[in-house]
Amino acid sequence: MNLNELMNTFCGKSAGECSNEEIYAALLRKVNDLAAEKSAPMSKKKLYYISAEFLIGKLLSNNLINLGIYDDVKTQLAECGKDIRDIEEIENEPSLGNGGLGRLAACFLDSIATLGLNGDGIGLNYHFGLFRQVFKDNAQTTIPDKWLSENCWLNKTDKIYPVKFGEALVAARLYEINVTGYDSVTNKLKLFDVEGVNEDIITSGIDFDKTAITQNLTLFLYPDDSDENGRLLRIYQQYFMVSAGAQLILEEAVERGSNLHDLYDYAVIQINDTHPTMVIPELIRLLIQRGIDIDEAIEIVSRTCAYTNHTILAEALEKWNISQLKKVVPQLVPIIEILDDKVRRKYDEPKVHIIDKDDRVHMAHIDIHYSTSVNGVAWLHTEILKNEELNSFYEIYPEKFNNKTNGITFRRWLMHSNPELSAYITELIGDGWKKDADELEKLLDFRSNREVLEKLLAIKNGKKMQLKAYLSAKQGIEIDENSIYDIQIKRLHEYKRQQLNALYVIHKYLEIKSGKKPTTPITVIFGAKAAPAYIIAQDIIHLILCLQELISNDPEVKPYLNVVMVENYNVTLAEKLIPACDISEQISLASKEASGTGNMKFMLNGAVTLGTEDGANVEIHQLVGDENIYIFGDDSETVVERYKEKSYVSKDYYTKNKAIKTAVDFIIGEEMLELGDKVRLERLFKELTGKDWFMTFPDFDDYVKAREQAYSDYENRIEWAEKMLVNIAKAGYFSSDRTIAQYNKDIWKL
Ligand code: 26Q
Repeated sequence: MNLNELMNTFCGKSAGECSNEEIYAALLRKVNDLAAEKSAPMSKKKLYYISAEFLIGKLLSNNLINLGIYDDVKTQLAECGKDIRDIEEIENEPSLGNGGLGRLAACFLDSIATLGLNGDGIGLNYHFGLFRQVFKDNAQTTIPDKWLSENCWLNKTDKIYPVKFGEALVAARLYEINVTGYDSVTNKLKLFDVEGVNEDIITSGIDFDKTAITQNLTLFLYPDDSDENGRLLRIYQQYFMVSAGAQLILEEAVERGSNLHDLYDYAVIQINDTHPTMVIPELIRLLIQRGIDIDEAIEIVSRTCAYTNHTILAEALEKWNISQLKKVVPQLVPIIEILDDKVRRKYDEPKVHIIDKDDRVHMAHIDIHYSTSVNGVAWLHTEILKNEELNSFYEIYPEKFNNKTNGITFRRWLMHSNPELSAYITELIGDGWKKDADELEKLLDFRSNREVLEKLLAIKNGKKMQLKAYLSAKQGIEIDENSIYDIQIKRLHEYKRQQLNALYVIHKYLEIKSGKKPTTPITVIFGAKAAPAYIIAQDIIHLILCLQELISNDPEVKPYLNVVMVENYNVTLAEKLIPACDISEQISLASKEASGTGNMKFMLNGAVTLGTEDGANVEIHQLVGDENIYIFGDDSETVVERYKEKSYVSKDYYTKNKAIKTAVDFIIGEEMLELGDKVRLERLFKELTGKDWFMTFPDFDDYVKAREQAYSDYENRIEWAEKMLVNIAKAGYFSSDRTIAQYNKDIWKL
């Protein structure tokens, strides 16, 4: 591609004379066309990955990489005095997801296209993605985050499908985003939007009239579900997505030659958590409408669908009241009742029924009974599903249960976010790893090579300097590049235990105050958004921000310990933070984190994990060995037992363990109350001492010990660099190309 020619065509001037905005806009058009030319592969059977979230992140550079023209474009830009990173800045990030589940869907689309599989994503075109987080008075505030603009990757189509609700009929228009694989084909992300969305109904912040269904359906990603109208809106959104999606799937299957009786030979639908579950009764309804009898329709749909579970937290498993469904989607209720009836005729066990005694519909139960496959997202998670959470189902359908350990796309999370490390890896082992990630193991040949280890440290240092410059310029945050970067970035949730990390910070702060200074200064970085209705999560953010203020104003401590919470953590920030990280905090309460995918991104970029035996940490631990990871805390069996016995009393730990008491008391001590909000800090204190549902206290001592060990090991940089190298070399297993190949082999069979 010739950049000057391109800019001449678009703007009538040379690239050097164009603004960054003009260059971005022209590149977008050009890349969109180039991607579209790589038409989707033809195959009889097609995959539909249906998900309420696709956290795709910015697309320009990734598309350039996947089309194989990134370096060329970068060089041509440099020749006319432009930095590709400045062009990237122009693009709005589409934050069409909350966290892991949405980002996983985006990585999967990349790998599906890269492996040349015929598979599209189906989702919703939210006008506003996840809220933008702004800190004010040491607390999170939220404002709408509009990503749509004239220059975005969304292509409007002529396709419109009717979607009928109890009280309204709306039109679902199909939009498409090209998903181009690495040196491969282009698939589509198909996003439905309601004709008639009205952005003017936003009142203040992210508040809007939740009852104005025809105007708000695709306005926001998952509105707050803390009130009844919010919950109803969620059902409206879900049905809107699956009804339009189901119509599209049937239409395309018929185009490919299906007579619908053989739908499962033409389509496979991967249901991403329970959010799209209504696709099952909706497809059954549509098949009946097309003349197929109900028993056959149920059989056809069951053979077409597969379900992925992403959580064992009971509160996240969706249950809708029959009365809610009757209001929103009355046409599905008789079908759901028949599905439940069939289950009841076969099984007495109430745990496996679809409609419970309180008339609530358990969405996951529909998925498990009426699909071919149920998978967890990491080995431990799947074991817990089989043996604990979904055991009654496992006993009925052992053959349906399978594990698919999550993965990440190395195109975004290494090649794009860390071109320096990518280039060095290629210099050492060639570029076969870009298509076969297992080849990264060849790096192990260099584990005792001092020159290589020093180069790895130098690259890390470069990324740390880049992060420092970025945070300083964008957020006014100053960090010391010679400190240890210890990072925890993920959704704010008690089970992920940012509060445990914060307690360590307090502990360290007090230690420094008492004269015990760390050899190397420490920078603790947090990034997290909290659901607006999740009060304790807001309180934890408040605690961290107060600690940040306290420490940054304490000249005694500041040179040794720095705490920063980056604002508006999102994919773009993750791409800057992860390559710069030394220590990756993966400290969830064992058994609670289904997998984690950030853990994999950090490892791939040469950070060493400090974590519990939870989610995919278990597999990371197995791969890198005890020497190259810091594992602490109780294991999942102990935790599960403790919940069963109801034997945990946080107050006991608080009163008996002096270090815990000192740190926890500090939350409501003089220094903090001077800075912070008394109500918030006291509520958090009470939560920890009175309940501590996610058991931070039992793991506290072990956590401190493991963290100190990591910091002390960091002092020997060459040995540390070997740990980095082993982590990078063993990360190949976590390529989403591997995950997708397994989904295809075991479930999709494309
Ligand atoms: C449910 C009901 C009402 C409102 C919202 C929701 C809701 C929304 C989002 C429930 C769950 C989610 C997102 C879950 C999620 O991101 N799970 C993560 O999935 C990752 C990919 O598999 C895993 O790596 C993480 O461990 C898991 O937490």
